[in-house]
Amino acid sequence: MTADAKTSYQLPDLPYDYNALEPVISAEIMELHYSKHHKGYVTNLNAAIEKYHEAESKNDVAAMIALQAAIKFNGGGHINHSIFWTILGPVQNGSHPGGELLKMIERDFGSFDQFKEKFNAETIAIQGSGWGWLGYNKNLRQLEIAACANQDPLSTKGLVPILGVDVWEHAYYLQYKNLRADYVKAIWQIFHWRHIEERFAKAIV
Ligand code: MN3
Repeated sequence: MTADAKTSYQLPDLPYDYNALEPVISAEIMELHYSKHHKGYVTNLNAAIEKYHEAESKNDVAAMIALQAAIKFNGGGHINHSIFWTILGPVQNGSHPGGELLKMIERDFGSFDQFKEKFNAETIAIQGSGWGWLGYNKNLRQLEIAACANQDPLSTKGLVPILGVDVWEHAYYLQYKNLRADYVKAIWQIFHWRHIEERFAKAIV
């Protein structure tokens, strides 16, 4: 089976220009991150899914199992970046979450500032490449901070992603060099809280 409309994943439109997140994230990083890295995950996901369908049509279970790592990595990369672009936006000085999301953050972390401190500490401490997330635990009905290695999607930890920060070096190195902490602290200026609140509203249904 060849990739068709049903099996072919697409790079989603970036909801703003490459320079829209400056000065926090440079246009150069955004262009590479979106048009090279994210596009690469989509291309490789489609290739792996196509091979998976071929293996499936031949009842070749060993080949199907062998493709699972590529599907997890590239599928996770596609899922994660598709979320990342939508939870960011131009600098909004002094912007913070409101409504039910703020109430649950205060309930589960003590205060917004305590949440921010814990999120930053755990995200900065990720060893190697990965993502820091705020996720919603549907069973316990609570917010949790989680770190994921590589491109593992947050669903692998049983959580619904609310907001996430990419701490792969490709996300910050051209601008922040080795100073991951500066990048993670700065990204709070460009969180698009209305979109994040919309994700939270859908997660708690
Ligand atoms: Mn990335």
